[in-house]
Amino acid sequence: MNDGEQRSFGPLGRVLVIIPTYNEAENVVPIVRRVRAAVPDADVLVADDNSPDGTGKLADDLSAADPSVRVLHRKGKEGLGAAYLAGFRWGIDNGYDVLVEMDADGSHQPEELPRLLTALKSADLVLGSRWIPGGRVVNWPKSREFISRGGSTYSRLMLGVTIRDVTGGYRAFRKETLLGLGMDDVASAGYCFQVDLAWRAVKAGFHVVEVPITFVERERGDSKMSRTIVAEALLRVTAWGISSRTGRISGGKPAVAREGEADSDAEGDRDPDPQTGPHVGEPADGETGSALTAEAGRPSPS
Ligand SMILES: Nc1nc2c(ncn2[C@@H]2O[C@H](COP(=O)(O)OP(=O)(O)OP(=O)(O)O)[C@@H](O)[C@H]2O)c(=O)[nH]1
Ligand SMILES: [Mg+2]
Repeated sequence: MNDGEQRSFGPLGRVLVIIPTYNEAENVVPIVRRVRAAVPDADVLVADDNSPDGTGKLADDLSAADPSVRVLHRKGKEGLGAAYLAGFRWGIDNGYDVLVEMDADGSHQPEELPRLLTALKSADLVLGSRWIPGGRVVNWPKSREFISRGGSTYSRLMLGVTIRDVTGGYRAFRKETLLGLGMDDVASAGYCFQVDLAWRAVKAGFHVVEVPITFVERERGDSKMSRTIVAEALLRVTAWGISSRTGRISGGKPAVAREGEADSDAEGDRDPDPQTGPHVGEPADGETGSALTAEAGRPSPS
């Protein structure tokens, strides 16, 4: 049975695009403008960690000129995960129904956001995906692609999820999904923040969809990726994998289906038994979605 098809999802409501920034002075103005142009009904929250290069001030200037742009000034650099969690809480407290994650450096193209939001009409969480048919990366060295693909594959194997792009950070959540996946005890800071949230959503039984995106390597500003971030991801994912295996009682693994790829799995994942396992189905939305459902009991959205 296709969980996503049988459910009715509520209207999307108010959308907030959260853009975490640390030293993105060259990027913050163009990215906010692009979001406002691509999705005029959505508001933007820049979550800045007191960037020494003045990104926060530039965001304030944008906000002064456009009431749809808000700025969350944080005390200092605490990592991407903490900035997003603060942004999610701010958004939920301020009446938003959909919370979008987007990098500031142009890697996540705002012009693709309408497709993600269309897919969210029949999902609890939409993941922009580089590693499904139709998804790609532009201007990445092979070494970087190797690390990213390797990270996703390792996470999938360790955690038993079939999401293709587990580390990606271009996502749209319904508020109920964030409230239901246990945000309060998320401690991950770097890449594994994204793995953590996706895995929690799958385990909680939410209907997750991967939508192909074109990821563009940053052209301006410095990367914040570090060995520490990669090491944190590796250690945490390994620990989660071991504890979930030792603690797992029964059942097939959470399943994913992707746009244009209902049942096949090029990298060799076993799809679950259609009779007993979660269903890998056609996109509930004919144009954009690809469905992922999970084995656990699904919380009903309010
Ligand atoms: N608020 C906040 N934002 C951060 C922090 N670390 C990274 N970011 C932002 O998170 C987004 C992703 O960081 P990037 O440096 O682009 O990481 P990445 O995409 O893995 O690395 P590149 O591909 O090299 O760009 C960007 O918008 C950063 O400015 C942080 O500690 N605090
Ligand atoms: Mg980047």
